[in-house]
Amino acid sequence: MNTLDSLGLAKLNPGTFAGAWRSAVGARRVPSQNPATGAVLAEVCASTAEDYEAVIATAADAFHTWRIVPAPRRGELVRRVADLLRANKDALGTLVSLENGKIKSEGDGEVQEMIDIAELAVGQSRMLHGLCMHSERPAHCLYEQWHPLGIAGVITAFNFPVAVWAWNAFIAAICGDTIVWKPSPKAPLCALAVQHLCQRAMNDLDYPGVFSLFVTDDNTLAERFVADTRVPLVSFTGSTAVGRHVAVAVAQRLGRTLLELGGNNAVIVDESADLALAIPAIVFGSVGTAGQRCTSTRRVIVHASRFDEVLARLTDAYRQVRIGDPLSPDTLMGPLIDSGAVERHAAALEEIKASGGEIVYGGRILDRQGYFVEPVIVRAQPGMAILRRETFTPILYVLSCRDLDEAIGIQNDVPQGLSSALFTLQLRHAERFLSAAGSDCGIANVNVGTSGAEIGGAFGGEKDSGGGREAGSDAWKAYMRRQTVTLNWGTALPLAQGVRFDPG
Ligand code: UN1
Repeated sequence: MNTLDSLGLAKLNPGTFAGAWRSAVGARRVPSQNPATGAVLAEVCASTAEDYEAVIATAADAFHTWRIVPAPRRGELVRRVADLLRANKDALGTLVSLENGKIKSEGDGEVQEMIDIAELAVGQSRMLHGLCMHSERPAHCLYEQWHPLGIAGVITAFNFPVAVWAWNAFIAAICGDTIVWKPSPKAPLCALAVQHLCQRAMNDLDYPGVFSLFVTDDNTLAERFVADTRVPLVSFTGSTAVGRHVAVAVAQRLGRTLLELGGNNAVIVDESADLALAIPAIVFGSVGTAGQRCTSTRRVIVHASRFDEVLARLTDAYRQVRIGDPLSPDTLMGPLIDSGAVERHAAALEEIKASGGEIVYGGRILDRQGYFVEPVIVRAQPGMAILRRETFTPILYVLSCRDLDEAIGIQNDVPQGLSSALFTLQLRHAERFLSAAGSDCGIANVNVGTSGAEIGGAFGGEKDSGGGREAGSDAWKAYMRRQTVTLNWGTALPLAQGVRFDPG
């Protein structure tokens, strides 16, 4: 059985799940392309306006019963999905690799990330606790409790076609929300495969309607989704430009957003750095997923005393990067997602050359089927306008600095604030970098690269990176509403702040 068959996928697939798959014969089709060959893997029927209504109605209806299922019971549904993910890890990891172009090990890693967050969610389902305060009034209790929000809308990007949905969906599910997924039209098959597993889990445990999905590649339904007052929370992962639009549309109706937008992540290498750690971390950060992670390393800021050594070792490491079929175990870098990405990459290289950047390694568009480019190392000058933008392809800018303060200044001097890293063996440097006057990013690592975060921490960034926090820590609170409760178990009605009000 091939990968698609084993995951319940056909050559033409319905793109709407609203309690059951809805066939949309004659509807527009979204082709899913293998970026390593340019061939169409399969097609998906785009959801219609009617399909969308069915999805929202199903999710809204299911919410009425799901919200009163005890949270630890809700965890059992997530555990069942996780069991199915474990059983299908190899096939789903292969599909991620086929449809997205990331190497198989990263495809498998993405499925593992889903399993990890599922485990966290199952545990969290017993820990949705609020605080209990001491009331200022006699015989009164004051505490807070957390209730489900309603429908959590999850809009995901092509680069993490399944893991980022899982961060949101599994936590939202144990919180008592129902989930409506709009996957990237560049990776719809991964989403359908996951939805098939969710369908089995929902059937097995008889909780229909918790997970739903619609697929669209035009803006009309997406706009309807973000403007829909029946969707109290919209979690969006994608570009800063689109995220800004989503933020405004959702704020307009006083809904909530969780935004995971672009990054422009830097690694600082100080004079004491252990390059045996720093070089592989930088190469994985910049070349991994062909530079298409929001956490990808875009900039390296190196102490002047180590600059030549770092540049030489990076260039040497880049020479070893085997580019090719993402499913071949030898490959370290697969293709970009599509021809548009290749065009943006080529345009960025032109801009770099025109603005005085020196291309030290790479720069060719590979003359073969699929969307392959060479990863690029640029010796950059501070002030180059392109340093402030995220091209989302494997271009690494290397800059020199005089000391740590200057390096932190350069690092923070961009609109984005997602991930950051310092390689150092000096305690004072590490603490300076992690202090309130240090990195301004949501993620700050020491002797660990910018990408490949674990799910246990809260994931997200500041500034143009959106401000959202997903995955672990207390990120679950974004999927619930907090209710403050005052309960009087006495026989009098004292007012707070000592106010007297006696109607007689
Ligand atoms: C993303 O690129 O949108 O930290 C998410 C990482 C992964 C998640 C990236 N765990 O690189």
